[in-house]
Amino acid sequence: RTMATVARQSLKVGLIPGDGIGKEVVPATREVLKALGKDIPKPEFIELAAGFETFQRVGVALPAETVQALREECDCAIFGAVSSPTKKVVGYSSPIVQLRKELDLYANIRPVVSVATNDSAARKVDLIVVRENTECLYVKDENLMIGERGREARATRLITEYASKRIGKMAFELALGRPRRQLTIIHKSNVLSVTDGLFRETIRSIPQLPESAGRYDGVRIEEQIVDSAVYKLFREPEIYDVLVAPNLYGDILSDAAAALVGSLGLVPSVNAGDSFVMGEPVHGSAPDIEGKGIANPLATIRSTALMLRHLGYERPAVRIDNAVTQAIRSGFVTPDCGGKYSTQDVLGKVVDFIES
Ligand code: GGG
Repeated sequence: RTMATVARQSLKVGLIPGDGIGKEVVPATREVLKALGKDIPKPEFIELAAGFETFQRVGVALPAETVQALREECDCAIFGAVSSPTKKVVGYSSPIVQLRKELDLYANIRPVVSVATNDSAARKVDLIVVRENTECLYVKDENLMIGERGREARATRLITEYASKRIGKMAFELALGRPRRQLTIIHKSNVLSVTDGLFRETIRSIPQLPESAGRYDGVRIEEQIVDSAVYKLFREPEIYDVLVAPNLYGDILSDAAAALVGSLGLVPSVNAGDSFVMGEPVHGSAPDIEGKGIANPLATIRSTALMLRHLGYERPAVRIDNAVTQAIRSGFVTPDCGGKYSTQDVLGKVVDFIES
C-alpha cells in the first residue's frame, strides 16, 4: 500500500541521525537520493535532532522543533538509531517510540530478504514482518510499587480493536501485492487470551468486514503462536510470507529474522501512517563499533528505497535495491557481513551502481 503519488517540485527529507552509528549511516540517504538524479523530485534535506545525546545536550530526547519540522516541512524522513539507557533516567523517554506515536506511524514494515548467492546452503528468505507500532507494552505505562513481598513492577499492555484493525488492513494489503498472498498472524492467545485474543480475532475478521468487499478473499490466513513462530523461522524461514504481530513480538521477530540473512545491518524498515512515512534501519546505535567507520550503511540505504516505494516512487526504489544487491554480490560489504570495507567504501560502491 503506497501513499498516493503527489506531484512535487522537490522532495523534502527530514534526516534524524540519532545516536551512535545512526550518525554514520544516515548521511548515506543524502548520497543515494542525489545519485538518482531526475528520477525523483530534487531532494532537499532538513537535519533534525533526537536521541539520548540530544537529551544530554538540551534536556529532551525529542525536541518539539523536530516534530514540528517533520509535520510542517517534510514529505518523509529517515531515522537512524537511538541508544536508550537500560536504567530509568528521570525525564528521558525514547524518542523513536514517541515519534511513532506523535506522527501516528502505526505500522513498522520490515522486509527480510536474502540475496541469492552461489552458496547452495544459503537459506531463501523473503518475508515481511508487519509490526504494530503504537501499542502493546510500548505504551510504557510502568509502575514500581511495594507489594507484600517487596518491590513489584507492573506494566500495562494495551491492544485495541482500532489499532489491530488498521495494522491488519495494512498487512492484508501487503500480502495482496505478493505472489504467495499469505498472511500469518502472530500471537500468544493460548496464554494472553484477552489481549492477544483481541488482536488475533480482529485481524481474522477483516476479510468479512463489509468494507473489505471480498478484496482479501485471495489471501491465505495462517496463525502461529509467537514462540513456535520463532522456532519455525529458524527451521523453515521459507514458509513465511507476510507476518503481522503486536509491537513487542514484531520487534523481536524482525531482529531474529535478520540473523537469517547475514546481518542486522542489512535489514530496513519504514514506519508508515496514512499521511507520513519514515525509513529506519532495524539495527540500533551499536556503541561497540561507533566511530570506527565500519557501520553497515545498507539497512539505511534500503530503508531509503522503502520510503520512496511507499511514496509511490517505485522505479528509483528498484534502482537502489538493485545497486545494493550488486554491492553484496560483488563482496563490497562491511565486517558484520564478513567483508573488509568501510561505511564509505560500501556507500561509494552503491552510488556507483546506481549511477551506472
Ligand atoms: N533503528 C532502530 C533502533 O534505534 N533500535 C534501537 C531501539 O529501538 N531502541 C529503543 C530505544 O532506545 O528507545
